[in-house]
Amino acid sequence: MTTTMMRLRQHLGLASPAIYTSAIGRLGNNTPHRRRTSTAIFPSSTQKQLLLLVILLFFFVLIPSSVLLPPARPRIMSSSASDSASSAAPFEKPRAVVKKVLAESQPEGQGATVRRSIGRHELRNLDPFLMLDEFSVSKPAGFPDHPHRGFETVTYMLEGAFAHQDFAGHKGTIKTGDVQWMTAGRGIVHSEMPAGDGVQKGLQLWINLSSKDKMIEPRYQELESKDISRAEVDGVEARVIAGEALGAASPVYTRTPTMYVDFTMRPGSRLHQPVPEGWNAFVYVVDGEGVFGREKAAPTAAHHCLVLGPGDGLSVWNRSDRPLRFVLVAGKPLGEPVVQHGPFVMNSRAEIQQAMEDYYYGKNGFERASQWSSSA
Ligand code: FJE
Ligand code: FE
Repeated sequence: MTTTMMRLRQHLGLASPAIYTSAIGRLGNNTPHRRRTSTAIFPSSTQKQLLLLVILLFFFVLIPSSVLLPPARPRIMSSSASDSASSAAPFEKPRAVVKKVLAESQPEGQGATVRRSIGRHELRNLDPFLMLDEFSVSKPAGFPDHPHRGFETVTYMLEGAFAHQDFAGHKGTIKTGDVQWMTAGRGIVHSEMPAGDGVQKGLQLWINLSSKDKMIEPRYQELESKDISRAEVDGVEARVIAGEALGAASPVYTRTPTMYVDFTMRPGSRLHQPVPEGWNAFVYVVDGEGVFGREKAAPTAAHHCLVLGPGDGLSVWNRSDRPLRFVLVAGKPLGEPVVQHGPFVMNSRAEIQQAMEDYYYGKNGFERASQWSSSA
């Protein structure tokens, strides 16, 4: 058997190694796109009536709401010291927790353990998010050579270091507080292995790409811990990985619009954080415990994922005597069919078939896959 063939078999779960036992084929979120056409031609009398209607509409609907009425209650668009000091949530529609899932440990990769929240059975679809793993890995375990196509992986180190290398010669080490935002696009084959001694911890989030972006050139955006935008307001620290919070903004370009903020709240502090309306959002508690969404809600402890309902912002209270650390992630849903087979995430079964073939034969972005194997 050729090495390529062996690799394909391994990666697709056809061989014994545990790394691709999680290959899942799934269909969901089938939202067909609608098109509108307007080709009507009006006779002249109808045209006049229509013009009159437009004028009336302008006077009675558009003008009163923008000019004649008093200005609407100002909306607070970003948290500031005064927002967080006020006790009432500054949101018109505060987001509530609609689902709470404990990320239980499971084996993944080669001898590694992950706590999976998004992507597990109870939490399969949170468009555009495909997977969230909290990993805790020591040598010699890790995630040896494997491919990706059709989505982005965001690796955020919480403690320790991870070495990565890919089939195009890109390599490096992500250390505590660093972020690697990898847009796999049409294809990346890489290895991700612990670099230090002891347990190396982090979060890996998979973000789906829209059909028009699935086959783009791969790209990396890497931020060292010291270069991550930070802000601190009233006992709340934000490290902004994507989007903005507490007046700090990230330079990361998110092809699928995404917000990703790591918050640490001192005991007794509270936070009112705007979250774009219409986006799907969740919280993952890393450390400590906090009250999310409603002041009277029961506190949530570490390793829980909280799915947030609709609304324009999230309020959080730390009423414990320890720091609370959590990430708040939100993304604009793609509303497209999702077909996943392990490390390939496309829109149809045919595209998955194509991805497997491309990987197998080293085509359409996987050209370097057959000659390459990591030194890890
Ligand atoms: C993968 C199995 C895997 N979670 N968290 C199947 F293990 C992986 C994979 C990872 C991974 C890597 C890191 Cl650094 C952190 C992870 C799964 O590499 F991609 C598939 N398809
Ligand atoms: Fe990977």
